[in-house]
Amino acid sequence: MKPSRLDEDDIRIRPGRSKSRPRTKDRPQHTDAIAGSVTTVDRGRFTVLLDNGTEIFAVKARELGRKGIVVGDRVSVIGDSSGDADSQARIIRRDTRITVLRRTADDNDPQERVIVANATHMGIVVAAANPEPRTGLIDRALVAAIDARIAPFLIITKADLADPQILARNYSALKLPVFTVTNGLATEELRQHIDGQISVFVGHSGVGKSTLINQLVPDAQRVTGSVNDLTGKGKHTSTSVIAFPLPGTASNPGIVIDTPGIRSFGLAHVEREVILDSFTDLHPWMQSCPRACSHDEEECGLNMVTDPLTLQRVDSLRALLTGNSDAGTY
Ligand SMILES: Nc1nc2c(ncn2[C@@H]2O[C@H](COP(=O)(O)OP(=O)(O)OP(=O)(O)O)[C@@H](O)[C@H]2O)c(=O)[nH]1
Ligand SMILES: [Mg+2]
Ligand SMILES: [Zn+2]
Repeated sequence: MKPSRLDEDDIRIRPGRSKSRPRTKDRPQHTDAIAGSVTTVDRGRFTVLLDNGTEIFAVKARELGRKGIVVGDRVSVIGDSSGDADSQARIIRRDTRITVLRRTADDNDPQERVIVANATHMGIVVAAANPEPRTGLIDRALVAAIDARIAPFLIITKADLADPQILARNYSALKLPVFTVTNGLATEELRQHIDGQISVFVGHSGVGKSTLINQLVPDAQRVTGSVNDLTGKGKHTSTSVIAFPLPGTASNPGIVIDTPGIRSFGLAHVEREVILDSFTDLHPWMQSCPRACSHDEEECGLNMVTDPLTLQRVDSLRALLTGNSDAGTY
């Protein structure tokens, strides 16, 4: 696997005019700046949870230029950091990102969107029923997580409505941690898994991401929405990404991030090698592939797969490799 890429704007190539001084020297040093994590982004306005526990509003300082700021970014702010309602601080620095979770609208769209920065874990949330589970999106989220070097795990909600094991079995070969949610209740195992980590929850609308966040963070007060009885789909209740510190007395209890339900998970930015790496469960079959197999030809080892669960994974992989899929559109 290739080392994870830096952000486009982390690398700035300057024209080689030997006499010009490095620009950084002209910048104020801001020794009084305070560090924190970005928890919401709304049209140029940011909420930053300072490391001292105060939540403040901030805008970008001009010196940041076009550097993007997303939820999860570690930043430094100056100015009014009192947290008063009408105060406004300025973000003067964005730290190098540890991880960057991206997606594209579809598999041919070159425009990448950064969903969150610095997540260590990704909870792929899927309902056992209502809405019916769709493995395409899970497979795609797994690829995105592996590409971003974020540790994925599966959360199967609505275990009170259908047997979660059917879906869990699909992924047993990947040895993914799997947690089930019954009647919207988080288990102790899930709490322990995300303790001290920065976890982002992704999944289709209506699977219960916000319901679960309300469980994990009692004062989160996320609005939840019912699933449409006719279409069996969620109503896209949550519309923005938002991070919450987990409750707890530890100095670093961790962060959990709620995201809006996604319709598709485009992976135009992911290299073919990473896609293949993500399907470790299919590697035994690929051993008998001819050299430089496209995995879409008569001699392909994947053609020997017969059981329906593994066949779903093969279909998923082939859709991703040919780029002709619907990006897991729901
Ligand atoms: N039966 C059952 N219903 C659940 C469970 N978890 C969530 N729900 C219900 O599912 C519906 C959707 O929940 P939300 O938390 O709004 O789903 P979401 O994933 O945040 O949806 P978006 O914000 O639209 O992406 C609500 O009516 C919840 O009460 C569960 O474990 N069992
Ligand atoms: Mg929601
Ligand atoms: Zn092959």
